[in-house]
Amino acid sequence: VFIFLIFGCKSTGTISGDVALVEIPAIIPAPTEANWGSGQFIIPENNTICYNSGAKISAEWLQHLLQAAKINSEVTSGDTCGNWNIILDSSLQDLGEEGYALSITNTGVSLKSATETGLFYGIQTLRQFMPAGVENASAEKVPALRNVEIKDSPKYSWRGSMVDMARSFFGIDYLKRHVDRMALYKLNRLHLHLTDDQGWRIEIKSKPKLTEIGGKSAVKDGNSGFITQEEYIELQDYALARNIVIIPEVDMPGHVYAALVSYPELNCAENSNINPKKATPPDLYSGYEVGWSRFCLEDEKTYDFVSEIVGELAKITKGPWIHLGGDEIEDPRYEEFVVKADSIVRHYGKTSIGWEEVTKAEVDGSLISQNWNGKTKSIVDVKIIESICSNFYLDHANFPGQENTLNWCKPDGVSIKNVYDFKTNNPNVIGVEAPVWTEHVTNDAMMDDRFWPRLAAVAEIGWSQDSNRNFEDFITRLKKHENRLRNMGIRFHPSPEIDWV
Ligand code: TNX
Repeated sequence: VFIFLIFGCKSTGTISGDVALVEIPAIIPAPTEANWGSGQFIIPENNTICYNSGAKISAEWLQHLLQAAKINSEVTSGDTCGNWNIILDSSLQDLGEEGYALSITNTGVSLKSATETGLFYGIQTLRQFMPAGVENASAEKVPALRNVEIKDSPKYSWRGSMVDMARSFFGIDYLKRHVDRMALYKLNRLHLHLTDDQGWRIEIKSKPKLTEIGGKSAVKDGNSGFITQEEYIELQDYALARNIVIIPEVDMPGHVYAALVSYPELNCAENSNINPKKATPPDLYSGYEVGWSRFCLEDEKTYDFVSEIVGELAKITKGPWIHLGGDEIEDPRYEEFVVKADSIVRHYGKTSIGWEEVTKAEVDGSLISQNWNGKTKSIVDVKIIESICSNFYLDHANFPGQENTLNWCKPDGVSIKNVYDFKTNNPNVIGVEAPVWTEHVTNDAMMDDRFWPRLAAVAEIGWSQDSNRNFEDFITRLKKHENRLRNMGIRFHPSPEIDWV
């Protein structure tokens, strides 16, 4: 009888209790609440995705996802329809701006949110129910989706990464791919470090020499180049469609050698604080030192310059923030500069962000401080983005002694666990962000190696409730993302914490 049952089951596949259930998918970041059922939804051949008013874009994202799983579906608007329902539901107040509710039963899928953003995130969750092949259109047909009721919303509103484009240039092709990868993990802020001693990477129409001259240099072994304003806008639109806001950073009043070379009048005529060898144009800089260049803060011309740059950037930036840098410089007029630069940013209708040193100045309380070592004695009470170097500096080694990495903050590197262990009770913290500085990161493969898989851990810290975080469980889920990462073309680091195939 026993043998017969097995045989019978195999040959017909219809004895319901014996049909193997599809596995519970590995979802990163871990959702707030997921109640798994024992049934599954087997996706039929012909599908109709139904959306109610306003949710058309999300319905099309879902169509796109199903297409990648070789399932063709029609998108229609209406209240009652078949298996797929995408519903903008403003009554879902408790899930906030980015939250969503996802329900999968034996007969279909319903996704609800108060916003298109929330629907987008619900679709990113669904994406992780699908086989890894959806990431490069190599999927066989989608087998089945496990029954579940998910209610999900983020812990923090700021979940970001930063690319240093200044030391070594990265163009919009890489950045668009990076945006795609961020979106899968519900990251929503991309900070571009656009200027530094080694290069100026964004076109400023009223100051063309910034890119004509300052765009030509890079760190030793790095790439030079710049993006035009048109490219910036193209990237920004691409990112916004995926709910990622671009934050442009023009680092001031230090880290400005590329600007000084381009417009030497920004140098102080005689300033013993400036290393004369390095600050004399037209020599471009390709070294690694920090904290030696500066705008001339005695001169009003500097503020005219800042105003023109910020004005142009504000015009092309859709997000509310402009990052002023403000790191690693000692100058008697530093505080005065920060206050003035912040008021220029506000004049153009934006909110300033600065590295934590800016809170030594009595800035407007709207300014956001980005912590990198947490040691600055702040005289203002402001919102904080956490980028503490011992947890978030992904230019640091994946493992002790990794080549082409820095280690000034953490000699043994920043492991996945070091990232994941970050916790804070500071109520001013609005989120987390992981930078990759590029003194030693000079091609796409190296950038991938630094960001991944550690950025997935950043995403979970930023999104998931502390009570849902567990390192062992995270590692187990991350391992199940291996093929997904691979299919996305990510040359991730084979971190020793995971038993990769
Ligand atoms: C510190 S911390 C920097 C960057 C360097 C980085 C290298 C901070 C705001 N600035 O200028 O590239 O260390 O790890």
